[in-house]
Amino acid sequence: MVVKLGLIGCGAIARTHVINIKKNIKNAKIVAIYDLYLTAAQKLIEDTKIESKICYSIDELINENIDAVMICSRNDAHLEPILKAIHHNKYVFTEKPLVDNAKDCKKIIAAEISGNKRLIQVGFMRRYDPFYQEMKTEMTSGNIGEPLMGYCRHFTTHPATSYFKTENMINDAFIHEIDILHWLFEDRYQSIQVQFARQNSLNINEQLYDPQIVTIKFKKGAIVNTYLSQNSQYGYDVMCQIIGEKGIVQLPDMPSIETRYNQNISRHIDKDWTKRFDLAYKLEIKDFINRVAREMPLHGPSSWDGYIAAVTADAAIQSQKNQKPVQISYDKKPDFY
Ligand code: ISE
Repeated sequence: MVVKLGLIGCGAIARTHVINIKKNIKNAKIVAIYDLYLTAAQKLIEDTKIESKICYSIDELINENIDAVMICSRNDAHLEPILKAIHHNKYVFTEKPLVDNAKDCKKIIAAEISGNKRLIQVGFMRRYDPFYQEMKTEMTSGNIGEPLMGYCRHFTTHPATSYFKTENMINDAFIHEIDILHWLFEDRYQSIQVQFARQNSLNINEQLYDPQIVTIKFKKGAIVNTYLSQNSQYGYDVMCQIIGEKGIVQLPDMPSIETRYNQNISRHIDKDWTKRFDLAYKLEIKDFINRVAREMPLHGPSSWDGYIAAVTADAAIQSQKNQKPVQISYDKKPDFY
């Protein structure tokens, strides 16, 4: 079966997914697209040469003959299309975050449970990255003992959008660490604290405080510090190191080849954040499409994972107000997930 997709939102990440689907995924076709800005939809068609119908509203797109909806719009515009898609019993692949606050995540969870079918996969693509997967295998094998503490770095060369604000450092960027760390540690979060380091004078977004340091504490006591910047200038740089009772596991510093010549040892580091996780983006969509095509239960990050991330992000944004630790509490996990 060829899965017919409707795409909502035609920005940078949509482009990455469209090119990938067109090139590598034979059993899917993007048949309809919609963007609030018509010119963005037209440009995507022009640049990628997909043969898709341009729709003029979310309702029009959802009522097309499609099997699944792909949501790549702004983070604060996910709720409406997700609820509408669930109502029409369509599968949804939504970019992270599920929605930008925990209250709205609960509406999605309630709707999904009432339909009694898992319809949603959230684009926490790092779970599909082979290096993070190896880290998880190492951690679950017990080779490094119980995890005690960790260090992460999440640096973007320049802010992802011109409207990127202080809170987006959490609900757009750090949301990836929130998801991957609870997946790696298999533990829940206890508290979170955000601190602001010295402001980077090269940061051009007036409403963005950059850089920030997040300290997250797990229920079992482990602590992980994450250094966040949207203004590294030098390149897109993601690091994760977990220190256990008897060993350490970490991502390769830069998954690219090393060159030695002219008295230098060097590695390329890309400025574009869509490149580092290229394979992970491919694998997450492939998994989603294959499961939809075979009517198998979805396996990727769920609405519940989206909810965990949103509760944690809400607490971090609260901590940004006075830079003090904030306690975190979650609802009981429904049996459905
Ligand atoms: C962007 O929206 C992403 O999702 C990237 O993966 C992340 O690294 C970047 O910081 C975000 O702004």
